[in-house]
Formats: sequence, C-alpha cells, structure tokens
Amino acid sequence: MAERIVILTGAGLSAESGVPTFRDKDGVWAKYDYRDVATPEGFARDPALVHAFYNMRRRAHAGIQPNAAHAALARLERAYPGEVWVVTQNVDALHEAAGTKNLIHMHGELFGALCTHCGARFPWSGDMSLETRCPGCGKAGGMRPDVVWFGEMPYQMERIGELLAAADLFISIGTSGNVYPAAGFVAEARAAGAHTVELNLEPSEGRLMFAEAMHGAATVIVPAYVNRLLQWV
Ligand code: BV8
Repeated sequence: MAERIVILTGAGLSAESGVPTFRDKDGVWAKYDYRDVATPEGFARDPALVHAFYNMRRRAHAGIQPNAAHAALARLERAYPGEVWVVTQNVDALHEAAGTKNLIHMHGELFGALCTHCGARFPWSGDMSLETRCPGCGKAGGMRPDVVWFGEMPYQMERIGELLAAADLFISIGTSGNVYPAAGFVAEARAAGAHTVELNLEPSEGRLMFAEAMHGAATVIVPAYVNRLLQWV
C-alpha cells in the first residue's frame, strides 16, 4: 500500500466545472497569445490588457463549482491512511472548495494579488487595474495577479521536490505535460521509485513516462481510481 501519494493537477481537472483549458482547440491560448497576457514582459508592455485578461477570468470563475473529480481527491485525502498531497498548476480555487487541505498552488492563485512595490499579498476577488491601490503600502500602479507567468519561478519548488523524492505513488491528472517544471515531475517521481499514473482525457506529452494510464473524462476516471485506492484500506 502506498504511504505517500503526490497528485499533480492541471486544467483538465477543472474543465467539467466550466473552466476553459489552455491548449484544447477552444482553449485560452487559442484566444490569447500567452506572451501578451502571461509573461512579465507582456505585463510591462500592456498592463491594462493583462488586468483585463485576469479580471475576465476572475469574473468567469465566480460562479463555478468543484466537480466529482475534485471531490474524489478531497475524499482520498480524508480516507487514505498515508499522506496525500495535491500540487496544482491551476489558479482556480476548486480544490479548496472541494475540501482538499494539503495543497500547493505552484502557479499561484487567480484570487490572489501581489504588490510589486512592497511585496505584500492579499486575497482578491474583484477587478484590478493600474489605478488599484495596495491595501498595504497604499501605492497605485504596482498591483498584479499573484500568478506565476512564463519565465517566472513557480512557487514552493523546494517543498515540491521533497514531496516527489519521498513519493510512493505519483498521479498526474488533467495536464497536457507541456509546461515545465511541472511536466518534469513524473521523471523525479520515477527516479524516487514511485509508481506513476496518468489520468487524462487523452495521452499527454509525457505519456511514455507513466507506468500506468487511464484515459477518459476526469469526473469518471478520477472517482474510479480513488475507489480502487480506497478499497484496499
Ligand atoms: C520557469 C499562469 C524558470 C497562470 C501558467 C522559453 C521561454 C521562457 C520559458 C520557457 C521557454 N521554454 C521553456 C520554458 C519554460 C516554460 C515552459 O514550460 N514553456 C512551455 C510552454 C514550453 N515554463 C516556465 O516559464 C515556468 N517557469 O520555467 O521558470 C526559472 C528558473 C529560474 C528563475 C526564474 C525562472 C512557469 C510556467 C508557468 C506559466 N504559467 N499559467 C494562469 O494564468 O493560469 S501556465 C498554464 O499552463 C497554466 O498554469 C496551466 O495549468 C499550465 C499547464 O497547462 P495544463 O494545465 O496542462 O492545461 P492544458 O490545456 O495544456 O492541458 C489540459 C489537459 O487536460 C489536456 O491534456 C486535455 O486532454 C486534458 N483534459 C481536457 N478536458 C479534460 C481533460 N482531462 C480529463 N478530463 C477532462 N474533462
């Protein structure tokens, strides 16, 4: 029986909650060039466009709910005798809403704000603009979404490395395996001797790295896999 389970999640986990993925045919990057809205250079070039992009996403996320896959992962954490950790690339708040506690947002959080003047962070659910004043230092012109853009270092990488080095089971769910360093976690888990499983709508870029795979919609295959894990406890 696995002692520590580390689960990497991506946009495919939230797709059935109505959150668009990034690289599917009608995904986010089909409508926006990531260099304009998800890089520090894009933010420096046109902050109003980037604020509009994230304001639109915050509003679109306001009414969404976690789905059966998020619920199954929260149930696994509650019922499994070993440690269960979720490392998500997603910036939505659906894992928290489903009850997951051991959670790392490696790409930051849509409902978080960061002041580039004073470094303070705040929960943020409304719109943001260049005129927005920092609740901490009071200055305008420095507030940004607390998300990790391309070329920026993802959060808690040291902690994630520790979790992967001690993982017995690594499960990757709903991610295309395009974005690093997240796409490299399966290799780290394998090197640590973990069993590696991919649960995804279709085989990902990293398909050959996984010892086991189940393909289908997350709301079907994730609860099924969690039931399999819990039947042995
Ligand atoms: C870093 C922001 C180094 C928040 C995101 C050249 C220049 C610059 C950088 C690079 C470069 N070449 C490589 C890099 C590194 C770069 C990278 O990997 N680029 C790729 C594109 C080649 N990575 C970075 O820049 C990272 N930082 O490397 O820093 C560094 C070192 C030292 C010091 C400083 C820095 C930072 C990467 C983070 C970028 N931020 N988002 C936001 O606005 O959301 S990335 C974005 O992609 C999201 O976070 C998303 O989560 C992530 C990954 O995408 P997926 O989640 O996999 O989503 P995708 O649509 O791709 O796939 C969905 C999958 O679900 C599909 O497989 C689909 O089949 C499946 N699916 C769909 N529906 C369902 C389903 N599965 C199940 N059920 C369903 N219903």
